[in-house]
Amino acid sequence: MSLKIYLDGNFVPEENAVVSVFDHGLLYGDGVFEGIRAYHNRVFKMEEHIERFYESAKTLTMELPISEEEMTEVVLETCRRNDLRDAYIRLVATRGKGDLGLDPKKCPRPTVFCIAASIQLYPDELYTKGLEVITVATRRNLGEACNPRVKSLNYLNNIYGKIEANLAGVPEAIMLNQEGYVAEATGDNIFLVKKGKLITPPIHAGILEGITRNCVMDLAREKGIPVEEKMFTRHDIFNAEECFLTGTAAELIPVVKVDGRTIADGKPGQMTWKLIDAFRELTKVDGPQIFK
Ligand code: PXG
Repeated sequence: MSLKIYLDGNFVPEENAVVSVFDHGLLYGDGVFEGIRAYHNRVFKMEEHIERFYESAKTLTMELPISEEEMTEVVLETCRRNDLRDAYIRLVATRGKGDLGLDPKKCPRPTVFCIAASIQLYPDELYTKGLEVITVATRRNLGEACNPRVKSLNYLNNIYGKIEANLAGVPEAIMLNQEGYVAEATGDNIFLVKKGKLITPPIHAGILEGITRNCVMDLAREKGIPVEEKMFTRHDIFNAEECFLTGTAAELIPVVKVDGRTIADGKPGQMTWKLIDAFRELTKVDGPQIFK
């Protein structure tokens, strides 16, 4: 069945959901996006996603044509139109149509669209067995050059990382920052467990401030687990008790091997399972309902 896509104020069948070849989202990767999930008839962490979307747009000086409240309704209505209660939602705002020069001033109006569908990043069995990953030579973007905090349509840095993982035959890559500290995976944040503490790189490591990351830190604190945001290196991953990745698309997924080194006993750890359970419970109650 053809999906119904929200595009600039209308819901159109996917065959008709097209943007111009002069759209600067396509020509220059000039735009912002969010990947959002709905679980059990609720859009998980809706407010956080909408807030980050508008903040990314603000930094790029993109004035979105509708309010945050209206954008929230767009997301909910896109799910309704496709009869989805569990979904992976892609909300996008591009710079819009311009000329063949890169100047955003020449683009009068952003293009906004929203897709509600589904996604599976990794095969099911990897969620129980854990991932093998590598660190890659491509460094994460320098914050002062292309700020990783902005969830922009310019994902080539991450795609380079993914290409290196593909070439090495593993499903995911860990990217280091310019100083050699661990930053994040290509589309996920990273966590370690060491001596009962949960450790994740700080925002100034040059990462996206993941909504799942923040949620997992909150859940851990609620459970009395100490959480630290601090820089760490590959050495710390090799010697961690547990390691996992977080992201809207990936959710929480254990990592059991990095650069050929097995983490602890090579099985997903207790703290990881505990946080996965807590996360699943939260998805049942968090966020606005799609159908009343
Ligand atoms: N870091 C980066 C670079 C991301 O793109 C995350 C962390 C996790 O953030 P959230 O807020 O989702 O917890 C992301 C988001 C994909 C894919 O296909 C992944 C993301 C976005 C779009 C597609 O792997 N990750």
